[in-house]
Amino acid sequence: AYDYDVYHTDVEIESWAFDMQSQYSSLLKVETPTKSEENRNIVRLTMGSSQNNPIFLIDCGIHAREWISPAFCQCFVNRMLSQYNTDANVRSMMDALTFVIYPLLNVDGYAYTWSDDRMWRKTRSNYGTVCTGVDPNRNFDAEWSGPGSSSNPCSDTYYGPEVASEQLSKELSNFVLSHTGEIQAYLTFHSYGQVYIYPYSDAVKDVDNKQEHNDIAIASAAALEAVHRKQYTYGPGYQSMYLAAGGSDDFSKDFGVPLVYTIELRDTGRYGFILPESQIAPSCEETYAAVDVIAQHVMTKL
Ligand code: 0X9
Ligand code: ZN
Repeated sequence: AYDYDVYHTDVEIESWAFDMQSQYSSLLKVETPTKSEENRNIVRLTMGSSQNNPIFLIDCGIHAREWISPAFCQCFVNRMLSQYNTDANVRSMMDALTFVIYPLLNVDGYAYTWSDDRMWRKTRSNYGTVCTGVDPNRNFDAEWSGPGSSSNPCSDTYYGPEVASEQLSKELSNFVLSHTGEIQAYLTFHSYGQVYIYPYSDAVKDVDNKQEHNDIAIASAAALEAVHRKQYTYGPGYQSMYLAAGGSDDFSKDFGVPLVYTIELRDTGRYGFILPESQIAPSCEETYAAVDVIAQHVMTKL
């Protein structure tokens, strides 16, 4: 059986996805809509009892070194599929929503963290400069090239040669733009810091539904804390983190997704990006509770 308590390579994650599809063919569809710069597949999962329900969009692995993020996407998918027949709460979410999940968006960067540099963050594209890599979370159409992002290809926050230059940003942007009005919520998992970040981060400005974002973050954080006593903070990005233009969260909000969070998973800095494998399972358990609150909130609005 697949071991959810260890970190897996990009190759293992792709074959895991197809194995899950064979095992749960009525609840899961796997697609590879886009190839990365280094010709790997960007995998997209569509999960639920119908493929035509309102969409709950989740991505993991935008930043290469944040390994707990793709690990969470995998355990979450396994939980939703394996508990469908036994957990009424899981079943209600799977019957009401279509979960679209990118378990490993920055597949090239992730492969590079396994082969060469565990602390790599960016993509692996090169546009003819000495340094390689674009920060995918500075590459989206949200005040692109603005505050908190860099024009220097050697910077870890390089915004790239143009908006959505990266295959993964193009893929996610196209998905959001081609499903406007259908996507009810978008969660993008990063690490570390234990924070719920909601828009905006590209300027000191607030979302129209700030109260809703704040209330649901509080409720979600409370449910998470109840599992293993981990505390998360929350707030608009410009306040809870820093100004950083070009993020996938602000982009999605601007292009019609009503409820958007970047969730910075464990820890608060002791291990940072190198979170021990012993923390995968507890992180998964508490984050299920967190996601459930957000999904249930979305369902009450349908
Ligand atoms: O800086 C980032 O991209 C995220 N933090 S991380 O340490 N995982 O790199 C925070 C993103 C918050 N949202 C935006 N800046 N739009
Ligand atoms: Zn990140």
